[in-house]
Amino acid sequence: MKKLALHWKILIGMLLGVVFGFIMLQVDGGAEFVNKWINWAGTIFVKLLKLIAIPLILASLIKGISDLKDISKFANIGLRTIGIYIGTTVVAITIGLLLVNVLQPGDGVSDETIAKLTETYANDSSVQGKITEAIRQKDSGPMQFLVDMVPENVFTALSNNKLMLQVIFFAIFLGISMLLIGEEKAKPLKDIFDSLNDVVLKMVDLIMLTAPIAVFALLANVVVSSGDPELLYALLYYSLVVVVGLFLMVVFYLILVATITRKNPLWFLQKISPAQLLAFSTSSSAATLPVTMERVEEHIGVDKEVSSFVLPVGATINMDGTSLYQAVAAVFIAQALGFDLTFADQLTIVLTALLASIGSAAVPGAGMVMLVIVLEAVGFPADKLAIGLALIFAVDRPLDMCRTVINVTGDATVSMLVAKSVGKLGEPQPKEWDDHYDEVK
Ligand code: DAS
Repeated sequence: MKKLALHWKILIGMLLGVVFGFIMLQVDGGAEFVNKWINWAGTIFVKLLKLIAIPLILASLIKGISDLKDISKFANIGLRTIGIYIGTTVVAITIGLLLVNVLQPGDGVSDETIAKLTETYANDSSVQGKITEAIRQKDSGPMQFLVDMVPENVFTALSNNKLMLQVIFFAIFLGISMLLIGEEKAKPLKDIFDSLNDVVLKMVDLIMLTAPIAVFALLANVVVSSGDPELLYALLYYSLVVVVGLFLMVVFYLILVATITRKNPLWFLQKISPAQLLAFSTSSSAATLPVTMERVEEHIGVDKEVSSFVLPVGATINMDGTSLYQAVAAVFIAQALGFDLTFADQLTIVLTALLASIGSAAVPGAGMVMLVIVLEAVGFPADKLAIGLALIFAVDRPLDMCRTVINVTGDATVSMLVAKSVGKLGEPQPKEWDDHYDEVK
């Protein structure tokens, strides 16, 4: 019997989860049942992926850098990566601004909707919490993420998923130092990280065996915890503008893959789809990173020398979906609350959305927290921030799921472009023990 490829199993799990969630919404106490008896499977799955994200980043970055024979190759890959990341993010923000200015989703929001959202969310502690966190980050300045990147204590950095940038900084520092002391002296340490890398990738495979069940639980929980349908409906147009923008970004990526790497774009989508489906289910680039790395290296053929740097860095600083969303959301809020934006303000949004997306953590809801920085940068009245965030809070989770898919797809695309540009884009080599992926033969 033809075995079903992994992405089909995950997709079926997601669809069953959505159907089950809607059924539970019709049943008295259904939401509580999902929360108590179903959601735990998704929570454990996301925790397992986060558990191995840090060891994988450490092992793959150190292996990837120490595999390079000299520093200039690393500098070459690093500069190309940062350059292309900034380029794709600016394209994402520009697409977002064009759509939101042309389609004007904010003009259709009625005063009673604003009043209802204000009373529903503006006093909601989670909205206030996001504003407080974002203002704290803003007050520390847009370049704070560079200061935060340097760890004071490697064990603290290794023990906190939010400090992925610090782990990346430490791994790059260690990898470069291993290069400088020479292959002979570094060999014992390099061997350890080489085998750790393979072991952790095997752990990814084992965790992925539970993916279909986990996404069933995750999606069921998202459905039962969605907000008031009437509020969701009022923000449907705004949500559509974001989704259309994100879709255009996928088209942009596929054009890059087809024209620059000469690979079939539909083949690329099929190979990366398990990572995209997990990004959608978990709303976390960090949790999805181990799967993105496994797919890009073993099923797309990007050499580890490239993927081990491009993907961990991308998961934390390259968030094209988030930057597009921040541009649309900022202008939507200004439109809905009657705050005029000049052309100069829109250019300011390009810069601040770029910095805000770099500073956004790879965890659920991070993009919305950093939105405050974009709004503050264009002089949005501080007393209306709560109402502004309340306006979009109702649909933030489903949009977070969508923009995280674009964040992950963008990282995978850039890893292919960088690999192609340094001659490190080969043929896929799925490991012999990949049989449980059961690619349709
Ligand atoms: N959920 C974030 C991520 O993991 C993106 C966001 O919040 O915008 O990529």
